[in-house]
Amino acid sequence: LGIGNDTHVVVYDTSSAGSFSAPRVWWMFRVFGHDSVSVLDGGMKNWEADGHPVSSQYKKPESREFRATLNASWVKSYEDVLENIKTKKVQVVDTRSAGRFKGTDPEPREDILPGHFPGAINMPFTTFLDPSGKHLGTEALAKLFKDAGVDLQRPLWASCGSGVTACHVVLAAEQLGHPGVPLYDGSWCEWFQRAEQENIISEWGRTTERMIK
Ligand SMILES: *[C@@H]1O[C@H](CO)[C@@H](O)[C@H](O)[C@H]1NC(C)=O
Ligand SMILES: CC(=O)N[C@H]1CO[C@H](CO)[C@@H](O)[C@@H]1O
Repeated sequence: LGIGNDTHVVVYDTSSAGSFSAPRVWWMFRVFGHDSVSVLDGGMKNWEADGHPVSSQYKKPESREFRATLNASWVKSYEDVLENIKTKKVQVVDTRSAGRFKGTDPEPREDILPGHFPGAINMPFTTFLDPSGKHLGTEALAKLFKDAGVDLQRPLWASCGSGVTACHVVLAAEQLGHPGVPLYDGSWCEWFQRAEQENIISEWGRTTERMIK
């Protein structure tokens, strides 16, 4: 894609929310040691709404060498989260919708039921955006974390359905001066398939008989 390790990469997506998966791409560069990466605030939606030029032309880039070095401190595993349920050392934020978190709305994948793991704190990724779809400023972000009971001075990990929207937490924490918040990459998808019943908290089973693994 013409990206060398000296390229400044700007990431955006075309989500109607303003920003959906762009923070995950930002995280992918960061986790592989590429710090020169930014997210276009408000995405394609706001780029167009603000009257900036668009083009349908695509210039095929010249291939470049890209050196990737994994920074493992940015990623947490199923085992890490399981251990943390016992030790409670780290706050874990889950960015799925309140309904998926509680277990009242279905997951997008048929084989995965909704719910969350013990101790998880719900902060839907849409709350990190203003009504136009732009990322909240530092003051509003600080209030968002405070209202959710998250102390940014303490260790924090992020999770969601499959490790995409959780990256909004990583990006927001960095904006507030806390870079490198680790992501539980397997997220709820992996958790639901591997966890014991006691570590799956869900209201799903209350209304249906489908809370069977
Ligand atoms: C990995 O990321 C952390 C958090 O941003 C940073 O403090 C550390 O220096 C990075 N390690 C390497 C080897 O780049
Ligand atoms: C900005 C940057 O990190 N540049 C490095 C890219 O990789 C080449 C080859 O290893 C280095 O020489 C550059 O310093």
